[in-house]
Amino acid sequence: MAAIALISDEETLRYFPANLQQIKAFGDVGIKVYLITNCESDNPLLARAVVIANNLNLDLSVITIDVMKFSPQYKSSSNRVPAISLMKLFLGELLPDEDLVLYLDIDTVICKSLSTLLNTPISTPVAAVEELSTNRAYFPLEELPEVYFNSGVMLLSLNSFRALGISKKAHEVLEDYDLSSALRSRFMDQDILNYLFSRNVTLLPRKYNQFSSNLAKPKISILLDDIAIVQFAGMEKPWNYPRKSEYTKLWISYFAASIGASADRKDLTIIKSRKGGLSPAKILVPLGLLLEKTLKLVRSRVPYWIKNLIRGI
Ligand SMILES: [Mn+2]
Repeated sequence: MAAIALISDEETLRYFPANLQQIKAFGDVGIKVYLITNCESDNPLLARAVVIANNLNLDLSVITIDVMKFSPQYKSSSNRVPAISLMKLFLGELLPDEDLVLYLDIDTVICKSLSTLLNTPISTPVAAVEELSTNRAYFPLEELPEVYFNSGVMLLSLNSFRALGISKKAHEVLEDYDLSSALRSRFMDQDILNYLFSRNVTLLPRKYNQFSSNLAKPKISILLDDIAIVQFAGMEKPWNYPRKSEYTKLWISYFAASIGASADRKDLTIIKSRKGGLSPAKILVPLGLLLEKTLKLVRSRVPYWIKNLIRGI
C-alpha cells in the first residue's frame, strides 16, 4: 500500500489538520503519512498537527527540511505557488524507506475511499491526472510536452525516482538558471515535473483530481458524481474563498472537526468568515480572480514571440 505525503510551508500548516481528518476518513487502516515542511521544529502549528494526528490514531512522520539546501533560488512563482512545492522533486531522497507514495497538495479535499488508488501498482515513475486546461499551451519551453499532467495529486514510484536519479536531475535543472527560471515561472514544480516525466507518466482517472473551478459549472458537476479528490487549484482555496460550494463546505467540516478544542482565534476567523460578516478575503479574492481572468484574456491575445520577449526580460 502506498504511503501518503504532503508538503507544507508555514502558511499552509494551519490547514493541514483538515488533510489529516480526510486521510483518517478515507485512507486505509495503518496508512503511513508524511509531512515535509520547512517550519522550525518548535512551531506551535506543527506541534498541534502532531497532537491531532495522535488523537486520530494516524501514523504521522514529520520531516523538517532546509529548503536552501535543495534550491538556491528559493522564491515563489508569479502564480503564488509556494516555493516549497519544489520539494516534490526530492521525495525519493526525502523518503528513502518508501516505494509507492500518494502525494497530495494541501488544497485537496478527499470525498471517497482512496483504497483502490493506494493499492494501484504503477510501472512509470509518475501516475497523475491530465490537465485539459490551456496550461500545456503555456508550457514555457518551445517543445510542448506530449501529455501535460497536474502535480497536485500524484502517485509516485520513489524506487523509480531513485533508480532514475531524479534528485540529481532536479538539482541540475534548478542550477541551470535559464531553464529553471522558465520552468518555474508559473507553477514552480509542475512544469519541471512535466519536463522530466511527460513521456513517462501513467494517466489516472479524472475522478482522482477534479478542479473545484470546473465543479462550479453545473453541466460538468452533473457528469461527475464519483469524484474521489477535488483540488482547489489556483487562487480559490477553501479557506479564503467566500463561495460556499459543496466542496468548500466539505473542507470546512473536516477542518472544524480536526481542530476541535485546539482551535485558536485565527482558525475561528477562518470558519466564521464563511458564515457571513466581512473578511478581507471576501473582497480581495474575487478581485484577484477578476484580475486573473483579465490577464488570461490579455495573454491569450498576445502573440507567442512577445510572450517570449517579456519572459526574456
Ligand atoms: Mn494545489
